[in-house]
Amino acid sequence: MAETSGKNPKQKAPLVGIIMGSDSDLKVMEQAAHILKEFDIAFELTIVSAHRTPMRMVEYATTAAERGLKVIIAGAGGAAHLPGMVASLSTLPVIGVPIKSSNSINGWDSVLSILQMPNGVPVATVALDAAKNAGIIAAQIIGTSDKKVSATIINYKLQLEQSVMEKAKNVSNNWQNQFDKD
Ligand code: RP5
Repeated sequence: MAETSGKNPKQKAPLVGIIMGSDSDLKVMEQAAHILKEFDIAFELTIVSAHRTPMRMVEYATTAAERGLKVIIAGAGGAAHLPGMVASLSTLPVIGVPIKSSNSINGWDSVLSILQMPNGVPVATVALDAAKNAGIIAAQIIGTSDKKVSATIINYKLQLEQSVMEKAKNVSNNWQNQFDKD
């Protein structure tokens, strides 16, 4: 089970900003925080609501780059305007996390609100509730200019491959498999 404390291991200047519309989004959005911690990438995490704190959203988005952030991960549910509005206010890449929240009909409303951006204002949208993948994309963006982060991601991908190969081996114990014959 991942550590639940929200503090960065070391108080380094944050490179990734994780924001969400409500504390009810935290259960999903903390998955982005956990993977960034695993990759030893400094982040900050807070609540910024497009509808309920619009001026805070404007200030967050317009100061993010000058504060040193390189990527913003924004999660929201229902009429999920936070990622798109932040993308409209910042030149930083914005990764959107659609959340199936209490005011979401079935998740499609959140997905489409974040995904269907107009030309010129993209939001890199992950799957419903897929904040972990948002964290991985953020790390990959940081990794383009940081060899240590890039090496960590290579290692992470190797571990993924190994775990799938172990599963394939276990399945082959019970099922015929011409492809992997010894
Ligand atoms: C959205 O409304 C938030 O991002 C959240 O997903 C949803 C519900 O918010 P609460 O009513 O739980 O505060 O703006």
